[in-house]
Amino acid sequence: MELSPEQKHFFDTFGYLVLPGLLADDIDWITDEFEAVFRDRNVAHDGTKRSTVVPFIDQRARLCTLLDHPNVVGLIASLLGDDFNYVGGDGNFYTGNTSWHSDGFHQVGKFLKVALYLDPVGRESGCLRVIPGSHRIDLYDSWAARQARKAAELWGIREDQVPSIALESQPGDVVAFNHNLMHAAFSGSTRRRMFTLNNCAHCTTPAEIEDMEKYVASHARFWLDHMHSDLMRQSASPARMIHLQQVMAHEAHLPALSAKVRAEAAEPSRG
Ligand SMILES: O=C(O)CCC(=O)C(=O)O
Repeated sequence: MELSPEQKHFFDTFGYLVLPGLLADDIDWITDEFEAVFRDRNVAHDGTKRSTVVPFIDQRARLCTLLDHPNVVGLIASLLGDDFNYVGGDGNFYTGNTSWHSDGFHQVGKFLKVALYLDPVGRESGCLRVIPGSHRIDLYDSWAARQARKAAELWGIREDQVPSIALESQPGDVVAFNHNLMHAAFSGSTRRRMFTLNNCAHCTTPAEIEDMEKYVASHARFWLDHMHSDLMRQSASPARMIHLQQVMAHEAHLPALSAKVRAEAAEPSRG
């Protein structure tokens, strides 16, 4: 699977893409495996707060194979290049709204989130909403849309009234977006199931390496010593290894940072 030039252009211009049915043939086993991750870890989601597991697909052998799946690899490689890096991801039972935010902001390097919502989600039932174009580096300082969390103060409207596109999806659809893009979700259930694969382009400059190392460091909040699980690495084919090795070479700073957070925080971060 390769994206068309028009799809790539759309992604570069607006910061996101929806691929209807990209994993429709696999969604039954994916959903079973999703539930198994939380069951294996004895996470009883009671709906009062978000439950999260990081890294997510790494927890189960079959989920790891998503990083070998031609449709997943084809999507990511189309946007980031064949030698893209896989940098983990989260599995979630969401509860309540997610306020407007971007997943950090990368002035160098290109970061892509691939997300699967495992239940039908619509505009008023917790689908991802995005502000097209808000990923643009040249608009970072100049476009107030990046302040959408302050919608009431800036524009006299609620956050859920901010002009945006609702990426409604069915199980088996795949949503992909640039980490810089402003996104949010409103009015979902207290058991909204979703998981992600985060990826970045292979780093070639010192600035890109530094940016990726900072991203790795931010995972101390999840108490991780490595970005990938042993299972993900030990079961990797040479083809999968291409997506792991640069991250493995740049995560030596993570264990000490995680040890510090572990000593200070009551539990790993939930997001
Ligand atoms: O679905 C949601 O509530 C938001 C997802 C999100 O913010 C993310 O994956 O970064």
